[in-house]
Amino acid sequence: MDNKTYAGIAEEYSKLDSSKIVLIPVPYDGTSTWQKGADKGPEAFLNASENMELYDIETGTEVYQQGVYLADAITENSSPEAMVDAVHQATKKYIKRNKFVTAFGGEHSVSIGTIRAFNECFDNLTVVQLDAHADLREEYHGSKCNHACALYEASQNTNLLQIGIRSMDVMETTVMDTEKTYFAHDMAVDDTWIDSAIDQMTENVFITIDLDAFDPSIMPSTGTPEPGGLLWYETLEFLKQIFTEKNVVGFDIVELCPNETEKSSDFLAAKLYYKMLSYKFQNESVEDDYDNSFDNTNINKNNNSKFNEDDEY
Ligand SMILES: [Mn+2]
Repeated sequence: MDNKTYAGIAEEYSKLDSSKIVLIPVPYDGTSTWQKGADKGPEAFLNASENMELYDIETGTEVYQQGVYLADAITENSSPEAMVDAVHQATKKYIKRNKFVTAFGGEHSVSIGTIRAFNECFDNLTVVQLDAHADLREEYHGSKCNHACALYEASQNTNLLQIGIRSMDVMETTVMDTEKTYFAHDMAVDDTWIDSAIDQMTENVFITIDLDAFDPSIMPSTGTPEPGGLLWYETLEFLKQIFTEKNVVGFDIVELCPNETEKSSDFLAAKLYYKMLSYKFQNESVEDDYDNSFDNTNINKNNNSKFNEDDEY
């Protein structure tokens, strides 16, 4: 990847010390089963980002001015476990520098590493997964770090909400919490799912977006497109409400599988990422004093012990 800064922003907005946001590219595609190519996702996303307007009309902001540091891509691919470990370490390193940490995959197994880091650093973590697939297998093709297992660990040790699900193996029904699952076929006929899902979230929320959650009509460039997915504005409405009502601590976007002749998917991913940053920082002025120091009190914004009995969700 030869992108020097995220979205081609000026150097002054891209330095680690002064940036509030860190973007970690993870061009990993080691375990995908059908169409290969998610390893090309970060580069296509970064190229599309360079061709995007940086003023967000809806929030009236230019969020890049908060600073976006483009971290070195994680290229460890000797094994799925080693990749997950590298993502985990890098994510944790930047959380501890008080950054708003984001990652762009790569296949969904990269999220095992990001979620593990956020779950260690934030109490009572809710993980909101937008995805066509449940990804709840404990092990697949001999690895617990296969993309088909991406959310198994989160299902065991976080408050996991699954949104847009429309494909799974019968074995996964034994792991899935259907109270916290919003199936695409139900969402299509009942728009109360947004409020219902928000009600089930704790304060600290990590969002993981598998781009195949979107309908293939607007997001064809993904490894396993499934009909009947989310559309653009309902997704933004949902995300906006989460960012408004909860403390979103970070997010990742995965499974862009770029196609030379179809660029709108790359652009959707670029706009989605920028929208999420715009929602996160819309009420924060760029002049705010920014504490860049290592300080654990900045990390645990809600100092509840993990999974208090009386926690409301
Ligand atoms: Mn997935």
